[in-house]
Amino acid sequence: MAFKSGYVIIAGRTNVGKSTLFNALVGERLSIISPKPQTTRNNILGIVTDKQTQMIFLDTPGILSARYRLHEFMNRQIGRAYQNADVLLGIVDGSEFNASYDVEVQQTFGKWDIPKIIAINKTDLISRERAKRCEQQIRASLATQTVLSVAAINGQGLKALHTALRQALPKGPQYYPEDMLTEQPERFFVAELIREEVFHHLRRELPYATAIDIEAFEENRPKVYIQANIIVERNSQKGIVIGRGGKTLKTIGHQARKKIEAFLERSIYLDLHVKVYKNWRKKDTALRSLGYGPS
Ligand SMILES: Nc1nc2c(ncn2[C@@H]2O[C@H](COP(=O)(O)OP(=O)(O)OP(=O)(O)O)[C@@H](O)[C@H]2O)c(=O)[nH]1
Ligand SMILES: [Mg+2]
Repeated sequence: MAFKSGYVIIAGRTNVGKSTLFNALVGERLSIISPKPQTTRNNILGIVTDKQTQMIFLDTPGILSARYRLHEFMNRQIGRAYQNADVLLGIVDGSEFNASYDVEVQQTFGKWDIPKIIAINKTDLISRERAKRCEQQIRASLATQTVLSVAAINGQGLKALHTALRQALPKGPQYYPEDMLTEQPERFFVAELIREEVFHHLRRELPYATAIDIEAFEENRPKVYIQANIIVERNSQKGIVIGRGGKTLKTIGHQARKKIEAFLERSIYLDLHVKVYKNWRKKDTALRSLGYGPS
C-alpha cells in the first residue's frame, strides 16, 4: 500500500466539538476543551503516524465575526491553516440540527476548494433518524458524499472517520519523524492548561478577557518551577480572579497543577499570579507578547 500523508484541517463553528474530536483522533489531550464558545485561540498541531499514513491534524479556533483584534488573529489562524491543508474535516453539531442547517453548512464550508469530509458531532445527543436526516441534507447541499456521524466524547464513529480520512489524503512522504506528536513547545501547553482552568472556574465574559503569560519555566530542579500570570484587562477583574480570601485563584492553581503534572509526567511547583494589562485584547504589542500574532 502506498504511503499517504497530509494536513487535515479541523474547522467549524465555535463550540461544535472540534478540539474534543482533535484530541480523540490524536489520542492525546493536546487541545483544551470547555463548554464555553471561543475556547481555542491558536492552531494546534497533532501528528498521527502509522506504517501507511501520516495524518497531520490542525485544530483551529471556531469561525466567528471579529469584535476584537484577538478575533482577527483567531480568524487569520484559520486562513493560515487553509493554505497548507490537503483535506478539510468540517465539524457540525448534530444536536443543533434544524431546517436551515444546510444553509449554514454551505456558508461555512462551501468555499473550501479541497476534498471535504463532514463529521456530524454530538450524535450521542440525538436519535439515529435525526442524524441520518442531517447527513442527507448536508450531502445534498455540499455535493460531498463523505458525511459521517460521530460522537467525539465517546469515540463513536471514529474508526469510519479514520478510514475516510486515509482515503481522502494524497500519496506523499512522511513529513515529520514518526515519534513526533506536535510542534508547539511544552510551555505553550502549560499556558493552555492554566487557561482551561480559567475557562472552567470563571463565569460569563471574564474568561475571554484573560490570557496566560509564562514568566519562568525552569526544568533543572527536582520540581519543574513554573511562574505564570493570569492577565486580565481591568483592576476590577483582578479581584474576581483572585476571589474571596484568594479562593478562586487557589482552586485554579491547584487544578492546573494536577493537569500540568499529568502532561509533563513530572512534579511541578506552580507560582500563579494575576496581573492587569489594560485592554490587551485590542493592542498589537500585548497580543504579540501573549502569543497571539499579528503575523
Ligand atoms: N454530548 C457531547 N458533547 C460533546 C461532544 N464533543 C464535544 N462535546 C462538548 O462540547 C463542548 C465544546 O467542545 P470543544 O471541543 O471545546 O469545542 P470546540 O469546537 O473546540 O470549541 P471552540 O474552541 O470554543 O471553538 C464541550 O463541553 C464538550 O465536552 C460529543 O460528541 N457529545
Ligand atoms: Mg476548540
